[in-house]
Amino acid sequence: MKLDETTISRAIIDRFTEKLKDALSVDVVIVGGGPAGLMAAYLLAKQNKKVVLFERKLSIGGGMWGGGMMFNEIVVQEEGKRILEQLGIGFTPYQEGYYTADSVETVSTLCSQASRAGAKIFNLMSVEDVMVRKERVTGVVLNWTAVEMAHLHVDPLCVQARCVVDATGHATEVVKVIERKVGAHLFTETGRVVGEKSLWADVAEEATLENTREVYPGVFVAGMSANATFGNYRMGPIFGGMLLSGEKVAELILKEL
Ligand code: 48F
Repeated sequence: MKLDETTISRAIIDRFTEKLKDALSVDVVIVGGGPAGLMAAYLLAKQNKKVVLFERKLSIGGGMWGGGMMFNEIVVQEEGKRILEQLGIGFTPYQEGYYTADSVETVSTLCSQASRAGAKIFNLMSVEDVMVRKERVTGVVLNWTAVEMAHLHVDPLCVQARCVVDATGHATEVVKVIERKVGAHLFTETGRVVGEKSLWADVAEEATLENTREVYPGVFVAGMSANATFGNYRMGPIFGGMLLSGEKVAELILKEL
């Protein structure tokens, strides 16, 4: 069979358009494809929720690919070990309570499990704003990362969602947009983004779970974004808290939907 280039192009355009149109109204939008966002996407999709994840970069995986300082191994503590087992990620005991895993295997497995469970993952798209109705966030405002990077004056498109997860990591981008546009109405002590503190792994890992919650009607924070929003420490290259935070946000949203 002779291959026809226009058929190849049409196939890509048709299939992508179908996928994007199907993602315009969903149960959950997850912003950010790091470990917390991917874990939440996997668990929500597994429960048959309609989930779409938008990631700004070409690659999914956020800060996990590079392990610690580009040594591509991650550490997971005792509490997070069962998540590695659940996902089928190989790990090696290091010393009591500490396990290591290959960061490339971990990211690629998370990504594959989330996609296979039915979550739709779009890379190269950035969430730049939210939609608000009667003091509740009802969706996100999207543009191509390329448009954002080139500072082109191109209007965005919108996706409606029953719940939105800010899993944007240290940047806390969705919550910061809400704070800027809606004012001091977040469910934090100050009503505003409190801000990330310096590094303290032990405290930060536990705090990540406590801080994984709804921060504005319709919006939940997970992963490092949760600690930055509620004003807690960062933890460096230990990832159990990120995975458990993704699990917790999925459980909270399942109760709400
Ligand atoms: O930073 P990231 O990996 O977040 P996380 O899941 O995990 C944090 C850890 O990697 C590490 C740590 C703990 O061990 O401190 O930093 O909380 O992934 C966040 C992803 O969100 C994307 C960003 O490119 C990254 O891949 N992102 C950020 N803002 C946007 C976005 C946006 N506005 N739209 C789309 N994607």
